[in-house]
Amino acid sequence: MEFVIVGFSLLALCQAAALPNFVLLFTDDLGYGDLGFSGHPSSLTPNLDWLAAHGLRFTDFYSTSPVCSPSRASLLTGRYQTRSGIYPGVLYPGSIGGLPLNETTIAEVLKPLGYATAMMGKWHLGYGANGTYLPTRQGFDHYLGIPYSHDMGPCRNLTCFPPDVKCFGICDVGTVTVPLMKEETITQQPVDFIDLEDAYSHFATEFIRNATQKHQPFFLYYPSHHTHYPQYAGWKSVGRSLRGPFGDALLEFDSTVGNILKTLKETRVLDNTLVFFTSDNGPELMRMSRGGNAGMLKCGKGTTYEGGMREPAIAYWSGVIKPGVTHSLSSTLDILPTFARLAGAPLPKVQLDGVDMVDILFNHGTGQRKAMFYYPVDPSEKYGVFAVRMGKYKAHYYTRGSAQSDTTPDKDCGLFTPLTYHDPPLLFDLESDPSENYRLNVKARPELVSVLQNIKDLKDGFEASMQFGESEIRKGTDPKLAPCCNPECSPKPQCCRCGTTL
Ligand SMILES: [Ca+2]
Repeated sequence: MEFVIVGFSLLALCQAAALPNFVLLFTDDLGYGDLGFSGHPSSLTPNLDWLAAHGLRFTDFYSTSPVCSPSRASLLTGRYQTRSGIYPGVLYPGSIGGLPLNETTIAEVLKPLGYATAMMGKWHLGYGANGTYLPTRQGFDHYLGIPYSHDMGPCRNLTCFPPDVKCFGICDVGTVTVPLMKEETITQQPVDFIDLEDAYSHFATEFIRNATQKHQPFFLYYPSHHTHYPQYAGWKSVGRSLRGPFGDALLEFDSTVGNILKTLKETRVLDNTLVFFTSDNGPELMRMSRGGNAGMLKCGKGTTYEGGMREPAIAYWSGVIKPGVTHSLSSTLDILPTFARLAGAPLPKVQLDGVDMVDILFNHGTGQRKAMFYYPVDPSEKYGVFAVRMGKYKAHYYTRGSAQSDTTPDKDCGLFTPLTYHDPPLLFDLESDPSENYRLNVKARPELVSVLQNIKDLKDGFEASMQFGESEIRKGTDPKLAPCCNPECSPKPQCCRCGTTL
């Protein structure tokens, strides 16, 4: 098999030199149609557009969930969220559970090889008693960020844009204001959104400089909050895009991508660094013009239609990955096995759902992924997966609308569209009809009977392999666990306020 030979020779080349560095960029609620390179007319994303033009752009890349926490669990473990127990829904500031510490993250795969590891941004995989579930307990040497969504705390009087534009909406009330953490210490509560990106950019620069000075390979994970509601941005980005608050927030994230690329260049490691970019789930269409855009895809966040889980993605590695476009089926699940293979790290000894993308990255090959399974926000053994993609075909066994995709003119997307079972499943050809507009007529095309049978066989095999982990989210919440910078204060949660310079 030719691709294996080419792949291995490249790998041998990498290993003969230093171990490769990895930068993983992950946006929040960003849609398939939100970026300049994907055709958005008023988004300003010069650095992501540059990465897309000089890297390998994926057209058929999927997250594993239409919401945050489960998607992030899969990204970092290479396993569907059902195995690690990050379902149903998402974690909250006072959640008792979190990503189990015995799950192996990408950081924990790379660390034993001598990698420096750091994360900045949105964790959303648990906080727990005394920070039990923070990134520093899951293989990250350094952490700067907000440990969950930045709307999970009152935001009515907070400033999201300079000079003093208040955050749009009221966010979640009845809990502590959103903290900023450095490693395991709360340094600001509430966080200062205006200066946050500068702090992140500085953190990334320092981390890369320190690692390269020590000739240490590194892994930097940056899941950004920006494009999630309520959007925010600092002085350098406010008012600069034609798209309003969402556009300015996106531009600020894009600027940090530019700063990271500049630092990689200045430290002379650009040609030894794989930069991978994608997003956690589809756009939150209920936010209307302040939400993202799924482009031509149907519905958005909260649904198992394409708009909920198909994401923009780019792999960039100067001089190693040939620029281009791939239509190969891939997923956030595949990032852990890919990084592990490129670093020569052993895979965790657990059932992985990811496969490495080496053939796709280095040979523009078709890759190893045969199927993608779409779990709803609330996966259960009773219903199993809602939809399956095999090759160009997608079969929906169940469909349901979502509050998060409400206000969309398409009535299938909204809150009041109930759970519906389809027998036979709704079948679509995503190559000729990526918008899932035209259901294939299986009765009129007998050759599709075997397609449906093959999809069912894949689904049955997958579900037989699926062992649901105990739900971490059903362990519930305890307000006492929510992060508080002065834990002895009263009355809570209002008294949990503090502020220091970064
Ligand atoms: Ca999200």
